[in-house]
Amino acid sequence: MKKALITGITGQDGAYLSEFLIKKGYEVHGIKRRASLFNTDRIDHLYQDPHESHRNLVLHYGDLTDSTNLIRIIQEVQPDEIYNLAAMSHVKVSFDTPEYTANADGVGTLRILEAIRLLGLTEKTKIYQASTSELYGLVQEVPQSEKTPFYPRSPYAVAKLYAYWITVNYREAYNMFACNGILFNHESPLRGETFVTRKITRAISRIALGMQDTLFLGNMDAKRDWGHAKDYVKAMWLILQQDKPEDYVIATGITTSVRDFVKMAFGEVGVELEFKGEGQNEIGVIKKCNNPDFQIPEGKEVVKVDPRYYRPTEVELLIGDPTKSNEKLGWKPEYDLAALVKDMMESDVKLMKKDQYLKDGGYRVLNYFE
Ligand code: NDP
Ligand code: GDR
Repeated sequence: MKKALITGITGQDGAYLSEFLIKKGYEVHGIKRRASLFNTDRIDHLYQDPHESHRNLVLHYGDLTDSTNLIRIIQEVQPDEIYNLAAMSHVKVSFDTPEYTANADGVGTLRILEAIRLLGLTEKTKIYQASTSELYGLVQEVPQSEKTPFYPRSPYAVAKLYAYWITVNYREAYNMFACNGILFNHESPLRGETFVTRKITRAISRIALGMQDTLFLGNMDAKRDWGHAKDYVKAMWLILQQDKPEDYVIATGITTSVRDFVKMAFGEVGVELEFKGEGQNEIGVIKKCNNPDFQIPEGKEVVKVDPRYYRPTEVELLIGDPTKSNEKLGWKPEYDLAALVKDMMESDVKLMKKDQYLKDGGYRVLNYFE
């Protein structure tokens, strides 16, 4: 039985990857941070009682900023594959916590590579590094491929640039099977609530149910190449199953603006939205509501701009060239953007109905829609 160790197992990708690897017959080990509340919501369905004689999911407390625990866990687990997914992954927040982001996202990767080297596991353990399309930053060329030059535009992207190159360096210096997956944005019903797609699908579900009036957004002109996280975790695994360690772009090859994503998501609840005005004065107005279940009056202004969400330096356009992963890995996504939006909206409408039911019953529900 192969053993995989996943850092960032409690995150969106960690949850889908655990499920995927368990189905493949792996024994999955995960590193979770200690938190004052339970933070394992996304993987609770995979949880097994620690008193069971054999488990295919085992969690260890740890943190990427602490090399002692990484060395201990890697020594104990002796993994065949490590997926380094842990990171302070929010681009906007990285401007507020730049030093911590560099430590966790940049030096954290070095700590894992160094642990493998010190423990003499360079021939046994393969490593996947969660690299990102944010490395491309300021547009140099489109579509962006493995050969496109990097120009990071945030403390997050700069930290990930270090992680990218230290992975390449350890591969070349110590002959390690270490690979970067340069993944473009991927989303799902498990996406963190403050990333733009999930913020939009949650807010629209709440607006449709009369629980929220307005969705405030930042730069709606930004364009992203959005895929489904379920498809992308499969690519991570494929990258480590090749004969040679290499770096791969994982993307759909199609880009869409934030504004168009908003329109598509409203479309899922039968609402036609039109945008008026420009810049900070742009508003999204209900043109027509074709769904009798949702009572949103025509003419209601439901989307507005809040400059608080602008970034000091923005990444305006991402569009990936997945030719290498299509050809070498045989990887092709199953979800297109319409199917992704549908999946996210169906899930959030259900969740928000549950919240509404609890609220009506006098219970306190999360009322946070940053
Ligand atoms: P999430 O933010 O959902 O998950 C991040 C995970 O990292 C969480 O489990 C979090 O733990 C953990 N984590 C954060 N800081 C530390 C730390 N110091 N030590 C240990 N664990 C830590 O991210 P995603 O699942 O979306 O992304 C996975 C990885 O892929 C990240 O590295 C991200 O930067 C990268 N990436 C993501 C893309 C995307 O579109 N989703 C695209 C390209 C790259 P906790 O639950 O306790 O917060
Ligand atoms: P991104 O994702 O920065 O691409 O990083 P995010 O969803 O946060 O932003 C995408 C684009 O939408 C614009 N935007 C807003 N973003 C947020 N979060 N909130 C808003 O209100 C808002 N309004 C407009 C942003 O300015 C941006 O242009 C994600 C993360 O998962 C990274 O970890 C990963 O590396 C990259 O994707 C690929």
